Amino acid sequence: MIKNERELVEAIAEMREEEAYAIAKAMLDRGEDPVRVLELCREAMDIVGKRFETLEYFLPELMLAGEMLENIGAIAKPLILEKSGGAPKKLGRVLVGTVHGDLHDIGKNIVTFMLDINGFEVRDIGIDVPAARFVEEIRAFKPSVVGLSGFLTLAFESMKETVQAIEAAGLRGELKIMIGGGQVDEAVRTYTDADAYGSSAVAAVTLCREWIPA
Ligand code: B12
Repeated sequence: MIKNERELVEAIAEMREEEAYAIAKAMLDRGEDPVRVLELCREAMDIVGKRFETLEYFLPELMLAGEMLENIGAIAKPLILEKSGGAPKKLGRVLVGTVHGDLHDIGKNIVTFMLDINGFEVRDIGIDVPAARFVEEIRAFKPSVVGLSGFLTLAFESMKETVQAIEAAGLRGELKIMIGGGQVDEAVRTYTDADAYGSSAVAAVTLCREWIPA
C-alpha cells in the first residue's frame, strides 16, 4: 500500500473524519482509481470491526465509520460512472437484497451501483428481506441472477433459507444465486447452497457477466 493509501485507511480507522474526506478527495482529484479508494475504505472498515470486537470501539464508532464510507462513496461513485461512459441497460436482470435479520447495506449498495453502471438492470429490494419476499420479487421481476448480501453471521442462515425458498418455489432452474458480504466465503457458499460467492462488487459484476453472456 502506498503512503497516501495508508493515510486514508488510518484516518478512517482512527475516526479522523475531516482528514479522511480530505485525503480521499485529494486522491480522487489527482485521478486515482475511485474503485481502489472504495476498496481502501473497506479495508479500514475491517480495522474498525476488529476494534469493535475487542471493545476498543462501540456502536457510535461503527456508525461513524459507516457514514464516512457512504460519504466517500458519494464522491467516488460519479467518477466511476464517468469512467464507465454510462453503459446502456441491456445485459440482463439482477435482483439484489440484504437478507432477513441483517441491516448492513453499504456493501450491497456498492454492488447495486457497480452492476448498474456495467449495464445490468438491477432491482434493489433493500435490507432485512425475508425469503418469501425474495420469491415474490423473483416472480415479478424475473431476474437471471439473484444476489444475496449479508454481513452478520446470522445472515448465513437467512441466505440458506432464501436459497431453499427459491428452490421450493420451483424458481431455481431459471436463475443463478450469488452471495456476498464481509465474511462470506466458499464454506458459506457450500452451507447455503448458492451457486457462487463474490468477495467484492467487481466480483459480482464478473459473475453476472459469466452467467449472462452479452
Ligand atoms: C458500518 C457497520 C455497521 C453500520 C451499518 C451501516 C449500513 N448502512 O450498512 C451499523 C452501525 C448500522 C452497524 C450495525 C450493527 N453491526 Co455492524 N459493522 C459495520 C462495519 C464497521 C462495516 C461494514 C461495511 O459496511 N463494510 C464495507 C462494505 C463495503 O463491505 P461489504 O459489506 O463486505 O461489501 C463488499 C463485499 O463484501 C461485496 N458484497 C457485499 N454484498 C454482496 C453481495 C453479493 C451477491 C456479492 C457477490 C458481493 C457482495 O461487495 C462489497 C463492495 O466491495 C463492520 C466491520 C467490518 N469488518 O467491516 C461491522 C460488523 C459487520 N457489524 C457487526 C455487528 C455486531 C453489528 C451490530 C449487531 C451491532 C449492535 N450491537 O447493534 C449491528 C447489527 C444490526 C443488524 N441487525 O444488521 C459485526 C458482525 C459480527 C458477526 N459476525 O455477525 C461486524 C463484523 C463488526 C465486528 N467485527 O464485530 N454496523
